[in-house]
Amino acid sequence: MVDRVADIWGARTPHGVDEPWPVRVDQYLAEGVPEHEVRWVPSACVLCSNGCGMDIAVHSGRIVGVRGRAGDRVNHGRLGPKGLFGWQANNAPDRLTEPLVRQGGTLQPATWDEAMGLVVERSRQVLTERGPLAMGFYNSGQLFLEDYYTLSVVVRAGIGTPHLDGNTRLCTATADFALKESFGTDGDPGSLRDFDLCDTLFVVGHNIAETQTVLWARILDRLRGPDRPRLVVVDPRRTAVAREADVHLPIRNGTNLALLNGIQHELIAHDRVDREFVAAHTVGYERLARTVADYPPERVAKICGVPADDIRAAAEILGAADRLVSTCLQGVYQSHQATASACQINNINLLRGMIGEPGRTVFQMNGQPTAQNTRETGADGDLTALRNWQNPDHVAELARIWNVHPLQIPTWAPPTHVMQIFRHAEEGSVRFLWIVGTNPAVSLPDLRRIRSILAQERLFVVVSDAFLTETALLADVVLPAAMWGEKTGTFTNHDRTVHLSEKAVDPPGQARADMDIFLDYARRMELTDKDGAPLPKWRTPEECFEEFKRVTVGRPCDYSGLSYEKLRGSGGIQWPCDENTPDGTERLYADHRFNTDTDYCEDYGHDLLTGAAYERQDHAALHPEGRAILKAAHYLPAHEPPSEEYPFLYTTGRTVYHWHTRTKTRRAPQLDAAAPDMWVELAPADAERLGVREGDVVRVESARGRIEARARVTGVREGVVFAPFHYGYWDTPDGVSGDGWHRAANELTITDWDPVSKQPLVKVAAVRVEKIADAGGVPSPAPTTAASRPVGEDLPPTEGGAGVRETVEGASAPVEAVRETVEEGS
Ligand SMILES: Nc1nc2c(c(=O)[nH]1)N[C@H]1C(S)=C(S)[C@@H](COP(=O)(O)OP(=O)(O)OC[C@H]3O[C@@H](n4cnc5c(=O)[nH]c(N)nc54)[C@H](O)[C@@H]3O)O[C@H]1N2
Ligand SMILES: Nc1nc2c(c(=O)[nH]1)N[C@H]1C(S)=C(S)[C@@H](COP(=O)(O)OP(=O)(O)OC[C@H]3O[C@@H](n4cnc5c(=O)[nH]c(N)nc54)[C@H](O)[C@@H]3O)O[C@H]1N2
Ligand code: SF4
Ligand SMILES: [Mo]
Repeated sequence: MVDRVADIWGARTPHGVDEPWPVRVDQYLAEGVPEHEVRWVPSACVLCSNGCGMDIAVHSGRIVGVRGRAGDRVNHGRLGPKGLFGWQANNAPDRLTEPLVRQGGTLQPATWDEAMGLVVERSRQVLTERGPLAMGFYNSGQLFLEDYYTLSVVVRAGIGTPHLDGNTRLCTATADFALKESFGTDGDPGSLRDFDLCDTLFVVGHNIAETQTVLWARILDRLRGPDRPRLVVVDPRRTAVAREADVHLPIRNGTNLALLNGIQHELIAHDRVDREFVAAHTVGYERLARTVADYPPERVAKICGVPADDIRAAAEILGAADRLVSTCLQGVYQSHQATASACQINNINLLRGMIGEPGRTVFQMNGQPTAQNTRETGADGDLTALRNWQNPDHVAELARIWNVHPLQIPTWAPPTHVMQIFRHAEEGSVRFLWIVGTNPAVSLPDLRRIRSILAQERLFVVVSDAFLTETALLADVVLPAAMWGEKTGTFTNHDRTVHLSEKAVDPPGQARADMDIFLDYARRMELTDKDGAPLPKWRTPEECFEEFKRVTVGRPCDYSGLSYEKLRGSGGIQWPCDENTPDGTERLYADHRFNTDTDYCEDYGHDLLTGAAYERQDHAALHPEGRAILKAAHYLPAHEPPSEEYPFLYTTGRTVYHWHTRTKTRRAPQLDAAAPDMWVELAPADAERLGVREGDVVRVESARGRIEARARVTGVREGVVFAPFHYGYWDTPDGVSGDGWHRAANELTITDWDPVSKQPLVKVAAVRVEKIADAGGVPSPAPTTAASRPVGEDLPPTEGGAGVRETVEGASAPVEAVRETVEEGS
């Protein structure tokens, strides 16, 4: 039995490039559970986009544990700390079990009839008085495909408002847009197996070790194996990923584009371009070459604050790669010039001709477990099944399948992004806002403003959640939702692997699946198609899945060859899956033909600097016709540079033990204890200058607000302050942070977004820092593992995840021995 809070990635199972990744099954059962009495229900983990295959252990009608699925293509049996312990949230005593309705200022229990009656009454009133433009819907990256597709049809075809978005806007809108800009449609081209096969890894603004722990275990098994891939890491912090790097570029946050232009400058200058590939399979090279010519290493070094020689060294490694896998995530997507930067990472693989083949790909990563489905179903700003909302033929096709008039589908205006929906609510044009499976009162930037918008009298707020969140507290109606494990549905991870997650237990009390709630709403609203038939028509998740399959036929995300039966216990199947590809498709673009035909593409593209959307004729004039598009843009400084008043750069992100606003992970004792409260990270030199030591309480202020928390001195870049964004004001205040309001990282962030993807900027702002109290012998609540590892301080190590069993298949010795041997050998 091992402690998987202390040992985040578990035992190493190293292997060479031509050997399969060994199986290691990780299992955690609550203490005292008789294992032989457990019923195992197949599912997959919903605590990050890796989507590890797992079985849910059920005993006496309750979830009592989990184990990884040995035969799953994603994880070969492994689970990380969140996967192993996070399920305990399902059993939390404070789950929402009945609807709540605001009466006389407070939320009071109500029946479903009363609550839904009120939601419908208000919807009708707003629709009658103000029309569909007064209705807003803001959903999630954590529901199931069937929930989203139902919502998408209800809102787009039924209500007819463009104000439908997902929290995927804060998450992977940029991944979506960067894929569309370069390759024509959404969908990551590669396979997780490419990590087993690569010889070089390029990781930009992506803390894989903490945010996709099983993927990092997979990479570590290569890094410790006989054919160690080379690793280039770009991150202002010394993360566990950075510590493994051959070259680590701790750039100033907000300067990604300059660096990536600089790297391309070097690739071109040293003739590392696959000219044949570029000529045959891309457009836009001339303009790109002209643009990056302005970024020699010396200039880039000044902008990014890293040595020019390190930039050269990084480019040399990428230039020498034969099998290059590049990945990026929020360090790129949540900064200004997000889409512009993400496209440059696509460019690097395209310039090297490394895409669509084993070990050669780029991952525009997802974060949330089911974000891919939000995008595919059209529950965000996309049109269902990767269609193009600017293309009337695509809209007509959808209208035909849904049997509604094409004009009913609101494509007469661009779909509204969430920051704009909140702006409309602030101005009073949106009067009804239904928030499903997301906690914007903690996760959106500039929280004081968000609270004031949600608290308005004139705005009717409905919240569907499993817990009484900070957002739910501001709602007029709260609907209790069933969670993962309590409903059946499918979801798709970042390498397009589809899993079926079966209902293992009943939801608590009267909680209901989101799909059922939306269907109930649709019936009560009497939504119908052109012929007066109910819209949507399905009743069960499987019927919904069958309908979704229909709408994907002929589109890149073709699900038509899948079924619940086929997915059941399958180990995951990658889309597209149709009659010609019944086992799914491991890699997109294997023939180097991209989805850029003007009639087929999902988006006509944008000017990366201004975000101006191109029209059909602009796209056609490029003549991409199946070739990838190399997009170029010049670097611009962030909008809020450090100043005399706010001299530090602020950035935010995650720790390995917590999930977002902690609604789940603070209810898992092992995870809660590992990182129980807010902290901020300072670089050693900054801490010394400010007279701050481990555990001292500091105040961090921006032009928008302040937070107070204990400090941890870490390997973050000098001049940069890092704050985890997990802690809301609903968490029990520890006394240090007073009323608890001044703990959320987003008190300080800015109302601003990327011009193309509209993803908000939560990774770059300016702040000042001052010490306000001595530690008094209490260390900061930050974990001592991974990126928050203390520098120059000997603290009790973070542990407390005992009782996990790891079984390595084919290991001749028990796992402990494997662990030891590996450590000796590394
Ligand atoms: N444990 C855990 N895992 C998760 C989640 C979670 O909440 N907890 N959430 C999931 C979700 S939804 C997402 S989206 C992913 C996010 O996964 P990641 O993107 O890996 O996580 P973050 O910590 O937000 O940011 C990644 C890194 O960006 C760096 N960074 C900050 N500014 C910059 C910059 O300007 N340039 C560069 N190059 N780097 C910068 C930060 O130092 C940080 O290490 O994680 C998923 N997995
Ligand atoms: N400063 C800063 N801010 C950030 C980020 C950052 O890095 N820094 N990252 C951004 C990113 S990438 C993301 S993804 C967002 C995440 O931000 P949120 O979406 O606000 O995060 P969660 O806490 O996961 O909220 C999900 C909610 O859904 C509920 N829930 C879980 N399962 C179900 C279900 O099946 N049905 C329903 N109805 N509800 C359910 C949970 O209880 C929880 O309240 O935060 C963003 N905000
Ligand atoms: S890596 Fe992600 S999907 Fe896999 S167990 Fe961990 S949290 Fe779950
Ligand atoms: Mo995310």
